[in-house]
Amino acid sequence: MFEPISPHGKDIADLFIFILALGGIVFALVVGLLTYAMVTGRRRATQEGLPRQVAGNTKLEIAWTAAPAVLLIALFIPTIMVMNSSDPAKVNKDKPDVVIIGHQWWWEYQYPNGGVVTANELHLPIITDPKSNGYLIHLKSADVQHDFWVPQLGRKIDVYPDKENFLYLKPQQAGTFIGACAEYCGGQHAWMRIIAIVQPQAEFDSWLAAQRTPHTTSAPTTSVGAGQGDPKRGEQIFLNNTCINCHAINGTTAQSPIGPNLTHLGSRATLGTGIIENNPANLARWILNPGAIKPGLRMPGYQLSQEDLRDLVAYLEEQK
Ligand code: HEC
Ligand SMILES: [Cu+2]
Repeated sequence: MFEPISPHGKDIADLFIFILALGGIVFALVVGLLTYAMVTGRRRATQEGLPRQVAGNTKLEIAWTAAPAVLLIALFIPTIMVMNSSDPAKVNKDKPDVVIIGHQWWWEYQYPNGGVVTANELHLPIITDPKSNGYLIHLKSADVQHDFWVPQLGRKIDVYPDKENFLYLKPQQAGTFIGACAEYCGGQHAWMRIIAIVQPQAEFDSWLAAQRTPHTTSAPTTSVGAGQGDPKRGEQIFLNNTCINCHAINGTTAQSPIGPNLTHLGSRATLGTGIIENNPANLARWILNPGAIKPGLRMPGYQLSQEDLRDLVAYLEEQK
């Protein structure tokens, strides 16, 4: 939150510092006066008895009503200004750059202009044009209420099943920025991470082009050695199992949007929104018993033979 990489995030961070400073001054003043009264009042009480008893003091009462009112106005005006600047009015709501759909407990990312559907890694280009509002994000939920928040990118925004929300993101620095679902949404809420990867435009474009390419399964290498796997066989294992009831892999008959799109799974750094690193050993562990990694998640485990598992993993990891 203190290291924003977007003008929206910076406005929020600046406002936070301003409120913190103002609050700090008031706190120091109150505690200072209180301490002073305690020390001097105690000394006087032992020497002079109780102080003179007074009922009401118009001047004081006006002062302690007016001072907080002035402070509240001093907070209210910049707050309204930042609400406007960090969340500008949305134009062209029917043409979002990214559609984000919250699911228990993962994120679906659709790029309608690029014809891409992916999951768990939100890629964004660096936006250099100072006049641009940013990337328009359209947020909705497939089930319960979630909340999308990447503190370095900007404001927090609720994600509802029955109401659509919009947000501009305007990242200005490359890097990986972490957020989390910010509205309790069930058992694995804490593991509904957001991984936002900001890239220079050219890098982003080539990522998008790669994601758009359908899955191609390479023929088995002549020598399928230990740990290598046969992707062609793995494809059949994928298509013949119930994986296809929940997952889609573009270029195959698997087209279900219930779970994360797995077309380019091999290009993701993690599995399960960041809970484990994406490597063949972890992917095998995930398929055998995902509930041991992310208890309560909406995917069953599979008792596959060593060979089947190896080939399935080879198939899924193949597409970068
Ligand atoms: C009942 C629906 C369902 C079935 C059947 C299913 N999955 Fe899943 N799968 C999910 C859901 C939901 C998630 C997301 C879980 C989470 O992160 O909370 C998931 C996540 C995954 C992930 C991690 C994706 C990522 O981006 O992190 C992989 C890999 C995966 N499934 C592979 C498989 C394979 C292989 C099969 C078949 C052997 C299978 N799944 C069967 C629902 C299903
Ligand atoms: Cu959530």
